[in-house]
Amino acid sequence: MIPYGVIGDGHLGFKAYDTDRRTEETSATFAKAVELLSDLKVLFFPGDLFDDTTCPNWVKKKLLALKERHRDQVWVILGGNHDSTKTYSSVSVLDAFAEVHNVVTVNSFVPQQLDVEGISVLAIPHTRSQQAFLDAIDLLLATDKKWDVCMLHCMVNSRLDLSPNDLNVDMHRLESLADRCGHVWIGHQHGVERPFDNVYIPGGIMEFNFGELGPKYVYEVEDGCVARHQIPQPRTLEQVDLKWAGPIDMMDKLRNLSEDTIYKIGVNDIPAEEYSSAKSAMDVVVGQFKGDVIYNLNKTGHVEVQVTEINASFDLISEFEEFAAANGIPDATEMHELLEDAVSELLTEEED
Ligand SMILES: [Mn+2]
Repeated sequence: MIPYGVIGDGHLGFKAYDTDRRTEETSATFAKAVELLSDLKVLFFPGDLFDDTTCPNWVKKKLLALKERHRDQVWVILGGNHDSTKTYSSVSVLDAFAEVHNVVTVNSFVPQQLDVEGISVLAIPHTRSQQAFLDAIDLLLATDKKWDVCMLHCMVNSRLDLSPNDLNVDMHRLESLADRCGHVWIGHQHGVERPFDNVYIPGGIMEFNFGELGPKYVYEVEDGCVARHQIPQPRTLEQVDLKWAGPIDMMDKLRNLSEDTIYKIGVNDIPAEEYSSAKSAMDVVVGQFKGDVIYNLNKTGHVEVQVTEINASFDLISEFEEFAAANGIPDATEMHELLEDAVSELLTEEED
């Protein structure tokens, strides 16, 4: 069997921090990932090549130019939750890309068995429901077929941690599938994992958010051996947590932010009465920084947050009373009762 490469979730068109900068970086990083595997005849993409079906035209043009530079390379692309027909119920951007020379997409709700340059491939695309997904896998497991490569786009053993558009494969089915396949490649989760010896979650091509920090890789398979190559990153993400000790201290600690880093800054234990001072100081920091930064100003600890909520409800009612008195509203009793009911209902609502 000829060697092949694998690239995980590309999310082309990814948008963040209200600028095009991260979108451009996504396209550039994806191009670097492809360059790392440019000697290979076949590349597999286990889903979410695109972040969104409305991805900008310039992103599509860059992708077409990149594919043209690798026109002899065959790209086999699975539909993911971000770019499949399932998500958009009409034509997805992936369907349009399927018309390009040497591009094969699997985006049809039905598993496809393909022969790609002598590699036998089982591609299980995003289906309409979890049940349809499991039924499709069970149907394949009921045969005695074997495949060199299997691609899925789903969570692995997520238990109850599922979003509405997630699919999930359990460890039992995954193990059975792994027994039948040379290698299994699973897109969707952006962290790098290897649930079984021959089962790989390649991860995203970039740190798309602060829950998925760490090096990113492309994969190369030759004679059954898997090698991975780290994808160079334009910027890395870094989380910074500070304990509030006044505006001067905070500005001092955030003086040397690097423009090659995207920051998530958490400032903790801010007394309520110093919050506006913290906010002003943070506005100065953010205003002077030319890179991208998001931040949280956290007032107090958990117990004190409860106290703040009760204070807020008390303020609301007393403010209403003052308003009614100041504006000479004659009979505010009924409105007062309604407000009290609404506030107590809010307070008894469970947190989520
Ligand atoms: Mn996904």
